[in-house]
Amino acid sequence: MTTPTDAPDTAGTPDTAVDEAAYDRRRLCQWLAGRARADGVARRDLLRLLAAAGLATGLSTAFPAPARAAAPAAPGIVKPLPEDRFTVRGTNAETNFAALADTGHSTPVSHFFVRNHTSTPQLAPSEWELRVWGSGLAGRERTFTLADLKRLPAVTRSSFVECAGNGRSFYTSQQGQSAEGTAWTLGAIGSARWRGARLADVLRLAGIRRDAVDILPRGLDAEYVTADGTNLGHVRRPLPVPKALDDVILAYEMNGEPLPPDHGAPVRVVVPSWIGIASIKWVGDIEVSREPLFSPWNTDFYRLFGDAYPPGGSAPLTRQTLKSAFELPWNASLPVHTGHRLTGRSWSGAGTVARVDISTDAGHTWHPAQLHDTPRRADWVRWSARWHPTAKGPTELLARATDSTGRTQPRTTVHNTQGYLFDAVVRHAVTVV
Ligand SMILES: Nc1nc2c(c(=O)[nH]1)N[C@H]1C(S)=C(S)[C@@H](COP(=O)(O)O)O[C@H]1N2
Ligand SMILES: [Mo]
Repeated sequence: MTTPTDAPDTAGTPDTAVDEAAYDRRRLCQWLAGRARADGVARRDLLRLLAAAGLATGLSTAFPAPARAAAPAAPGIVKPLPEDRFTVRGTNAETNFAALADTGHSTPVSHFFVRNHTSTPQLAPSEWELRVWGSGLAGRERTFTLADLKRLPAVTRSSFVECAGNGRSFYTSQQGQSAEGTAWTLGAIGSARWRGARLADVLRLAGIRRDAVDILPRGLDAEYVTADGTNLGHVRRPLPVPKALDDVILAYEMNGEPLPPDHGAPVRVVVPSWIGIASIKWVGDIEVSREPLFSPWNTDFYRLFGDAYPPGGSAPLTRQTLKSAFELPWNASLPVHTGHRLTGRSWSGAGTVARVDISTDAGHTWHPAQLHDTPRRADWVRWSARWHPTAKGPTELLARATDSTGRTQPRTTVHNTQGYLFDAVVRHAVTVV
C-alpha cells in the first residue's frame, strides 16, 4: 500500500488539443452512421444539429419519446446561506462578490456558490463506489472505493469552477437582450484548492483502450426533470478523452477538508478551465466509450444558439471566457474626497490574466490595476486600484482584463439565447456621497 503523495502539477498541455468544431462534426457523422449513442437526447435536437452541420439526409432512426416523470424533488442546499454572502436563485445560491473582499485567494466553502439541478444528496463515503465501465475499456468494468482513490498519487490544484451562465443577467441589464436561465450577476464562480486522484490514473487502471473517444461521468443526485416535465435522467456530460487524460481531477478534498455535500461529496470531477457543468458532482460512474456520446448537456444546453450562430447551435462549449468583478455591492455608496482601495478579481479560461485596467469615469480613462496573485491557468487573480472621487453623484466603475492570448474584454458581447459566456466589461453602478 502506498501513501498519498502530492505530486506536482505537470499536466499542462493546453486545451487547444481539442478542436471543438471538428470534434462536433465528426461526432454527428458517426451518429448518422449508427456509430454514436445519444441516450436521453431528444430526436429533434440531433436533427437540428445535423441540419446545422449540413448532414441531414433521410433519417429514419427511431428515438423513443422522452419519459415523463413526476415533478422535481424539493430543492435543497445543505450548508447555511446567510444573506450577506449569498443570493438564492431557485435551487442555486450565488456568491455575493462583495463578501469575497474578506477572503483570501481561495473561496471558503462558507462563501462558495452552489449550482444544483435538483438537490444535494447526502452520500455515505464508506459506501460510495465509482464504477468505470463501457466499450472503451480493454477488459471488464472496475470499481474504485474512496480508499482506492486515496491510495493513488494525490494532486492538488487551485482552479475555479464557474457556471457557463455566470454574468447572464448583464445580457439584459446592459444590452437589452433576453436570455433564458438563472439570472446570475458575477458570483457563479469560486476558486478552491482541489485535491484528489488524477482521472488519467483511474482510467489507465481501468484499462482504457487507445481507441476510446469519450467518457461520460454521471452524478448520483436525482434525475433532472425540466419545467415541461421531461425527465433528462442523471446529470452527465461527455468529455473528450484528450481532456480527460490531461488535467482532470477526481477531487475528494476542497481547501484541505473533505469535500462538503453541496460541492459533490464524497468525490467530484474537476475539469480545469472548462465550464462548470463539466465538473460533475457526486460522481457515481464513468462510461468510457469507443463511440461518441451525447447527453442533453452537450446538445440542448451548453451550446450557443441565436442569430449569430448556426440553427443547430455552436459546438459544445468547453473553456470559460474572460471576466472581471469588483468586490463591492451593487449601488455601493462611497464617500467623496476620500481615498478608496477598490478590489476585485479577474479570470480567463483561455490562458492566464496578463493585465487588468480600471476606469472610474464610466470608461473614458483607464489605469492599470495592481495584481496580487501570480497569474495561473484556470485560476483567478486578485487586484486593487486606488480611487479618490472628487464629485458627488452616481457613476460607473469598470474593470477590464486582458489575458495571455491577447484577448481583452469587449464593450459588448454577441448574444446567445441561453445567455452563456458573457464576457463584456460589466458597468458597476456606484454612488459617490
Ligand atoms: N451531479 C451534478 N453535477 C453538477 C451539477 C449538478 O446539478 N449535478 N451542476 C453543474 C453545474 S451547472 C455547475 S456550474 C457546477 C457547480 O459547482 P458547485 O455547486 O460546486 O459550485 O457543478 C456542475 N456539476
Ligand atoms: Mo453551470
